[in-house]
Amino acid sequence: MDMQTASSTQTSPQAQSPDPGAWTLEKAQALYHAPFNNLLFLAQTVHRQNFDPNKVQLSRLLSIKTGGCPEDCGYCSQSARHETGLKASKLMEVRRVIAEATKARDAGATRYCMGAAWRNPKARDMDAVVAMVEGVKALGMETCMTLGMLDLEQAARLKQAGLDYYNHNIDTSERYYSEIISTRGYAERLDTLEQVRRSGIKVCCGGIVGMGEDPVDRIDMLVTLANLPEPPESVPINMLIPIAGTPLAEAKPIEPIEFVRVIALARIMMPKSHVRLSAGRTAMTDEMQALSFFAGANSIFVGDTLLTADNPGEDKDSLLFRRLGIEPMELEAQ
Ligand code: SAM
Ligand code: DTB
Ligand code: SF4
Repeated sequence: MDMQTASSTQTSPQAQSPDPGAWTLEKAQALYHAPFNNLLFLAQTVHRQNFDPNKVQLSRLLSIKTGGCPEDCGYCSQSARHETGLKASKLMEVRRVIAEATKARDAGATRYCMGAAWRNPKARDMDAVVAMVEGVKALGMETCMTLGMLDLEQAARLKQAGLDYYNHNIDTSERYYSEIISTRGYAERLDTLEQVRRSGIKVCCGGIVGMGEDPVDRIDMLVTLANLPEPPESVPINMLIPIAGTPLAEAKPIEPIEFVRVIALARIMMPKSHVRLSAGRTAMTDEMQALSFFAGANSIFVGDTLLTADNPGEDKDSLLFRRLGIEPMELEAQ
């Protein structure tokens, strides 16, 4: 089934993706609103052309610097502007980070993602984060960091230290962004993504759904990502974890079928990227996760905690994987 026929009832022809940069909002909207079975069939077809459909990549997150963030992101437990009851901490010691990463590796994670509640790293922080990247890399894991905005010099230093991925989300559409965050703009996000790309680090960039946005905002976010000069290698789709004390604590949750449509559209629009079923899995049924994997999600965060919020534990995930016949992706296959 191709893009034109996704909204018809045909079921057999080959899936095709248009050229990079060729996505229009109209084309993406037509797919998003296509009959669910057609959308999922196309997404699964594209998925099989590019990946083993029964393999999912496992990453582990660690908050290396928690809370006290000067930014005002409306969803975040770590903003100093929200009364969330979270205790702020200093940057973690390098040897503790390496010890945590070793445990994660021994439990099967192949990528280690370190996050800091900063607007951007200060010059005085760089030696420590560089040492963290070098130490985790030496354990044989892939490394990922999310530290806020970067300039080219910082990105180049992290690349030299062995950083594989940098996570920096655009979160939503450009239109809706200013309703969620006022302390920085969409253009600044895109600028950091450009510096990361120029330095040769792989890009991890996605967003959050369930923040009260309209479907068009979700679709437009995916159009922006797919039309980047090179699409991100990794696309995290987070479902908002509502945090008491934040402006989005009472946001209307996204309906599960709509969520699966977002995953399917991301898979079709960025056929070679890892689509990551990120935050929010504790609020998903097994069936919603199974449909998300069918729609093309092939990466998750494992472990009891994300940065500050809960995640399904190792036991729950391995049981789900067993029931679905899914296996963890080996490092070489990523
Ligand atoms: N401070 C850095 C920054 O904002 O780029 C890095 C850490 S920040 C917590 C990483 C991402 O986590 C955010 O861009 C957002 O997409 C996601 N996130 C944060 N809080 C969330 C929540 N309550 N629910 C879902 N996703 C969330
Ligand atoms: C991403 O897109 N999701 C992860 C990772 N990148 C850094 C973070 C999710 C955070 C969820 C809320 C919390 O744990 O505080
Ligand atoms: Fe700070 Fe990042 Fe949270 Fe925004 S999302 S408040 S920048 S930690």
